[in-house]
This record gives sequence, structure tokens and C-alpha cells, in this order.
Amino acid sequence: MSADPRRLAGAAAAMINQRWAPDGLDLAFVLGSGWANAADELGEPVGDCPLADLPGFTKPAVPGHGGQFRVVRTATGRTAAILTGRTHYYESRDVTAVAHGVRTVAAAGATTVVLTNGAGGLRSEWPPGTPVLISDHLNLTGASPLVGPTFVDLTEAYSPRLRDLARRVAPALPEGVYAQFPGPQYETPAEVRMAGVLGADLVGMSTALETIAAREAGLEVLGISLVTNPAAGTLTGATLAHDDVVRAGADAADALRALLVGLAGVL
Ligand code: 8IG
Repeated sequence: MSADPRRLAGAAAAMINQRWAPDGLDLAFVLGSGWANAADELGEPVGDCPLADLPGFTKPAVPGHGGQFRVVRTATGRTAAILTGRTHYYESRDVTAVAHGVRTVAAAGATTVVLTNGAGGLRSEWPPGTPVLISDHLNLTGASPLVGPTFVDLTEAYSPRLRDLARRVAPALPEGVYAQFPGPQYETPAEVRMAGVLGADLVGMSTALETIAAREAGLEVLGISLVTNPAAGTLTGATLAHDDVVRAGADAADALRALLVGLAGVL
């Protein structure tokens, strides 16, 4: 992505506002692996288009990831964007492309973003299908979407206020630290052990970089992982397959839909 990132996000935001949200967005949901099936019922549809039709977005390359942009009016009368798909760092090591979604919804007026993902879980008490609130992250990509003297505070990157609201909807939601690896390969068991020693409870490939960009853009962030597989080596003998990830999402769809609808009611 060579054009100025802020101008490109502004162009996408202008199109969104003109077509579907003249008074601006209030919030946005980015639905990752396993979550896209849960997009229905978040609100009354206002309009939608393929993500790739908006300036600066490209088609998601991953099977099991959707690629739609949708605007809905929630039950509480708020205007929400739903992105069923995202650009991952591993696609072309382009952090600007990774940040484009959150920058766009911020430019379109959103003040809150719910970032969801599928992740490997390091805790045996979190079987596949368990949603987990992200309390903090380890950015192990060696990359950042920020350039220049942009000293963004990440002390409360994952809003304690929004985590409290989420627990009001789903009191049993556990919390954990999300470590983002660059991918696309899954971790080795040794890398998972390393992440555990460093304090990680979840391993993934998307959300830390997006959160950094979202905080720079002034968005309040709620992060939720769906554990779709035990992280490599945490179950003896098990190997990782993308099909299992897709299946865990399909199996959890009803519970995730209820969680998202509940969140839409309080955010
Ligand atoms: I879904 O086990 C999903 N995404 N890094 N490791 C990493 N990303 C993931 C995993 C996993 N499962």
C-alpha cells in the first residue's frame, strides 16, 4: 500500500459515511477466524459491500475468513460497522494494510472497536470453543504500524471499562494475555513454551498490531479471542490444521453470536 495511509483511510471512511452512516459510525466489530458466522443479528442491516470495494482494502486470502463490510443499526440505536475479514501481517508484511481497517472505522467516527480473533490456547482449562477476553498483549512480530515519534501509551490498551462491560454480558469470560507471532506458520512447541514463560495465554497472528493502530487512532479496544486449538505442544500428539480452526468456529457460532449480540446491547 503506497498511498498515504491516513488519506486512504479517510477516503474509505468518506465512502462509508456517504453511503450508510451520514452521522458517523459509533462502533465497529472486526470478526476473525471462527467469528464471522456470528455476525447475523448484531442489528438491522443498513448496507454492505465487499471489503475490497472500499479504498485501500484487499480481498482476504484465508479460507474461513469472510470479506464483507456491513453497517447495521443496533437494538440500542447505535450505528455499527462489521468487518468480516482482515488483512494479516503474514500476507505481505505490510503493517499499513493491517492497520487500514481500524484507521478507516476511526476516521468514519467510531470510538470503540471490538477486535475478535481465533487463537491457540496455552491453558488446558480453555478447550477449543472458549472465548477469552484479551487483557494485554505481547507484540512478538518485531513490527509496528506506527512510524516516527508516535509514543502511544499502551498501559490500558485493552480497555478495563469495556472488559467490565463484557463480563456484565458474560460473567464467566476468562481473561488472558495474547501473544502475536508474525506467522503464517504456527508455532513450534518450543516457541509456545517461550510465549508461556513470557506471560502469554493465547497465541495468534492478528490483534496486537491492530490494537496498536487502534489506540493511536483514539479507539477504545475490546479484544476477544476464540480458542480454536490448543497451542502447539500443549496437547501431546496433537498437530494443528486450519480445518480444525474453521470447525471450532462453526461449533461455537451460537455462543459467539449470543456474546456479540449481548455486547452490542451494552457498548
Ligand atoms: I485460529 O495456534 C489460530 N491462530 N500463532 N497460533 C497462532 N495463531 C493461531 C493459532 C495458533 N490458532
